[in-house]
Amino acid sequence: MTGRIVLITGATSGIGEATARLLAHHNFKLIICGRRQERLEKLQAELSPLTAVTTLSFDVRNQPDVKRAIDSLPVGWKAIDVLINNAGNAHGLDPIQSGSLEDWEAMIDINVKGLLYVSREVIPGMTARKAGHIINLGSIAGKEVYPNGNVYCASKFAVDALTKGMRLDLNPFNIKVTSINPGLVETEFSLVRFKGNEEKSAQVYKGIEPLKGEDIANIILFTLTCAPHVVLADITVFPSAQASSTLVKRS
Ligand code: NDP
Ligand code: 8X3
Repeated sequence: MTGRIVLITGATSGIGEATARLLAHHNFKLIICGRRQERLEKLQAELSPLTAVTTLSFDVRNQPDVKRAIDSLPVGWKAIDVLINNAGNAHGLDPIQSGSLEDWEAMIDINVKGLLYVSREVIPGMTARKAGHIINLGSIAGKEVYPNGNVYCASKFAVDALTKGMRLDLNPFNIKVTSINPGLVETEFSLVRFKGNEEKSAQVYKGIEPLKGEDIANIILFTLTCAPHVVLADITVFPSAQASSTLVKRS
């Protein structure tokens, strides 16, 4: 089961980057994606001694670019075995009555429509080959709504529904579908949510030991190395100090 081709969206940071690093050590071939080309090239240079790595730079919001990028893969890279739909972010944390339209559109366009655009390009190859594994990064925010989480939570509830829909529609094709739903993971997530405000971002993880990108990468590796007859369908993972979206024990 090694030597599989894995396409990871959002591999320039956080969970996606940690996953690329870990999978490179386990002989997966990597298609790493993101908008920040320099980061992709740096990661490719770091991981190339371990495994075959190629890069695709595109914005998941731009459907023609998504299609062009995935179509551009050379023949030896086209048979994608594993799709990790990880690209996504929260933008803002405001009450519904004063939220920014720009933030709302970013979250819906990236977290929901972007995931669909990438999936639409990759899944037909999997159905044709009757093989594949899709891992969608949902969130605890896709299971429980929290104050001011409104549109981000809605986008992750949509991811949850899409994961379930994929599992049903792809059942005839021997394609595994997994959703991973983390609680607090310290990545660039909060910096993006708070538009670069480091102080606000640090508050999110204050007084707890949050999850790290590497913790989620370990779960992804475990998920990918289960026996062929086993699929981990839906995983929720918290740091030990977290009990729900809103209950976190801080020191
Ligand atoms: P990061 O901000 O560290 O990483 C986000 C990644 O998504 C980056 O690689 C970024 O790449 C990519 N991305 C964002 N927007 C776009 C876009 N428009 N087009 C292409 N790529 C894009 O956050 P995380 O690693 O924490 O987040 C990864 C996933 O995990 C997200 O789906 C998030 O919702 C989910 N998650 C995170 C949790 C957390 O607490 N951190 C908890 C639960 C779920 P680039 O900017 O180069 O395009
Ligand atoms: C990220 C986790 O709780 O900040 O999806 O929304 S949370």
